Amino acid sequence: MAIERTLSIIKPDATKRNLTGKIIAKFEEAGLRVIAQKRIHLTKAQAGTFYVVHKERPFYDELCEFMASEPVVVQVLEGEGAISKNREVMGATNPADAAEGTVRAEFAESVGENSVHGSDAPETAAEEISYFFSGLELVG
Ligand code: RTP
Ligand code: MG
Repeated sequence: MAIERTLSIIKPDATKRNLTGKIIAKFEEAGLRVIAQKRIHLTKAQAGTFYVVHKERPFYDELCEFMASEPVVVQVLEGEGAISKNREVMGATNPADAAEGTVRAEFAESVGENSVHGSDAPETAAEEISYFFSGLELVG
């Protein structure tokens, strides 16, 4: 499988509970390498642009409020099949459905406040990475 890059966000519920290191450890144990990382506090508008694909969904406003409620840690992860591998490590969107040992099974609080985001395809990964990072900030 090819080496890929994916955009990861450690969400406000997790940064608030000081879980950043435990979550990064799971990514690293799975063979994903952090090649860029920063802690930022999104505005609601910035969160809205990031999640614009969901703007017609009933949870959109709540999601944007949540993403702007506390700082987040945004990262680029690199590795073999990084996009699907990261989503495997994350677990299902709803922690009630997430497999044992995944980030969401262990740490997520609810379907909305679910600790992590990960890109879902090569095109969205490229778009999402460039939303947060310049090429110079990706140190593979
Ligand atoms: P993400 O984009 O954050 O990696 O999560 P995902 O692919 O597993 O889930 P997606 O369907 O893309 O939904 C994006 C985020 O919206 C929130 N959500 N809330 N209240 C709800 O029913 C609901 N459904 C989704 C979650 O924070 C989800 O991760
Ligand atoms: Mg998604």
